[in-house]
Amino acid sequence: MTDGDRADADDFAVAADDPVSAAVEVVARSAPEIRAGLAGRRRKADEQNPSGETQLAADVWADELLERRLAAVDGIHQFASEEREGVVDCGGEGASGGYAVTVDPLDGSSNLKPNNTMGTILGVYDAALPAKGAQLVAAAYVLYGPITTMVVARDGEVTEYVLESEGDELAERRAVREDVTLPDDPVVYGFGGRVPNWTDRFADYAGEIADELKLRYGGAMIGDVNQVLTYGGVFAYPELESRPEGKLRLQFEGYPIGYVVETAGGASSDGSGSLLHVEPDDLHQRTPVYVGNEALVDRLEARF
Ligand code: P6P
Repeated sequence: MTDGDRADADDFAVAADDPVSAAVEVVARSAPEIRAGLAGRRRKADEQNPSGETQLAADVWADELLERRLAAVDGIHQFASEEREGVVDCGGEGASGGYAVTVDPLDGSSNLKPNNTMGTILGVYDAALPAKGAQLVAAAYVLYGPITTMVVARDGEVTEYVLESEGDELAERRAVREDVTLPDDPVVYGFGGRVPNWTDRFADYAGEIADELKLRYGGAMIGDVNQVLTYGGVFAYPELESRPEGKLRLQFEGYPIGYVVETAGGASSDGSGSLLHVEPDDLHQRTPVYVGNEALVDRLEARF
């Protein structure tokens, strides 16, 4: 870490009662800066992430920014990111006495080129990584849409905030919806992958759902999941014929989003049961992801 990086981490030290609140606050306060920094970082970086996907300069920059600041929080002992291979030891006696955080710094960064929605995903675990979804103590996501919002799931409740900024600095994190729950009557669905690559059993399910709900798929999970959280429905990046494990990463996307949706009264699944109970064998393992209204997820599982 350069002196400049250290100064940034020190300047950024957030006042918070506990490491979990501090981690959420770090992401909230970094969001306006990440949003402001996107325009000049649309070019491809020279690297690929551990999942073999080409990185953008924005991916690398947001990852380094969040690692510096989250690793500096007292009580956070491990950091891991979808954009980097291994777990970063942040000091302390290992995650046994502290928390581990995971980020997807820019979920849906391929949407930067067409100027579509993107997000930042945070998971906070009270266990060493790779940790199980059931060991999450908080999960959150920032949605870079027409406005910047943040959804935080913690202590059995989901809260939505608007992040007001002045320039690239957070001016206010204002709660606009408290105790957020999925509406009982679902309205939207969004399914990833190419239709010819869907398995027959998923294609049959998708056909049923398409007859009942409205298609809302934008190519960034956070934007699509936020539609489900707002209107009710189901989001899936399913098993594929060519890739039975699907595309999304369990540790960085499946667990946190499953935690948010389940905390909001919905359900999550890998096709057989809650995402939070899928075993994390590898930090970057992929999983099929199905999240939304419980009845819709139950219907999916009944077919699998
Ligand atoms: P596709 C973004 O790259 C991402 O990881 C998720 O945010 C999103 O749901 C999915 O991949 C989009 O994948 O195949 O539709 O481009």
